[in-house]
Amino acid sequence: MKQKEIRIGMIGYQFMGKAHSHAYRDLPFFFNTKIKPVQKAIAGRNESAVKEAAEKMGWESYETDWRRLVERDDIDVIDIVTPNHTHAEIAIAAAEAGKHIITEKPLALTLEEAHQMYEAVQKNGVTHMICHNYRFAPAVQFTKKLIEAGRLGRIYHFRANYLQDFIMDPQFPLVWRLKKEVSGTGALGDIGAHSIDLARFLVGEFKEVVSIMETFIKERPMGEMSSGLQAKSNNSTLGEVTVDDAALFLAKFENGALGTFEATRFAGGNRNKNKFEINGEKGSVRWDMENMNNLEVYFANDEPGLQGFRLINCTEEIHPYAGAYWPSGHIIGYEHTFIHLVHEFLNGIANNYQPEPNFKDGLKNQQVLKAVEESAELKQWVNIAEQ
Ligand code: SOE
Repeated sequence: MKQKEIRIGMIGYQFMGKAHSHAYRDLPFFFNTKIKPVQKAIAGRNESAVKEAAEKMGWESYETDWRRLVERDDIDVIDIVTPNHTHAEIAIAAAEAGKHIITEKPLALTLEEAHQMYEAVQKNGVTHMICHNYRFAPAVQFTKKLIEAGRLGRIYHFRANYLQDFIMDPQFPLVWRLKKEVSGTGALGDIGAHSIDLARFLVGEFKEVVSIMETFIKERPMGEMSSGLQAKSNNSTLGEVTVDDAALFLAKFENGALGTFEATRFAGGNRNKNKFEINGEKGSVRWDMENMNNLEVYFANDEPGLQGFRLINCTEEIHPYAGAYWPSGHIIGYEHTFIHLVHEFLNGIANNYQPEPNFKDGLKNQQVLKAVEESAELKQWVNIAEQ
């Protein structure tokens, strides 16, 4: 089979860099695709660290200045896995250089930047994607199919909790994720953005929101963390935490459904508990990332006496993406959601269509993030269309 090579240049190489590198590497192995991602080069400022990362994660070469990567004519795609405050500058430069772009979420630091990024990709006609990977779990894609087929009927409720606990220790350092000028928001944009994306994917557009946000630990010791999200600092110099530790909000959707959202990094014992439940007139579904192959489904027309949630293991050939892997019942994991995501992205490039979620989705997501922040400040409902 003749394969089309798509040459990738990735900027950054920590946690998400590892997830993306693995996805490029394993995509051709599992999916009989005509596309061959080529891990051409990565960029990072620290030469010995970026060299080591390139070798470990299978990249052919490295650069110590991301601008060099964007200029290289042996690169088709720029993959951005750097902290949020760098997304706009890199993405706009990449679009102007005619590169296709895939970026980590949230799209930008601010809504203004998100608009500029969307304009740049539109103007330069490049393919773009944002990494809301949880959409690509087979159980979530299957939920979408159930909804589209009308199996849940009219949707009444979308109930999401995204719960983590990795910063609960007061000695956890003041890393970039806790600084507004680098990350934009805290739990809201880091994990709440994923719930917002799932809601937009499965239910529809947001109309208005009302929220509360809290920062429980207002000062932390200076320090860094490893890519594994674990850290402790004994530095006696403290700095101010300028983002939310938790963001809770209610939403009304344009189609009349109601949403309940909770994004927190202070839910002890919950490492990466990304959950949702949807209740519709004809049925309900429940999903939990920590058991991501399973979907709980309830149908109101099941016969009396047998009603209740049933457990579906989404590993059958019929479940989206599942057939590319193992026989039924042989589960897949977190990393596979990224394989599906880059599969969709590279297909979009090769076959000239705009994959989803893309920068437009990132922009709409950012409108919701901004409205949630504004609502917490104003203590009132905020309309999304006014963002
Ligand atoms: C840290 O909270 C983090 O790595 C997020 O940045 C990711 O988007 C989420 O999927 C897992 O947790």
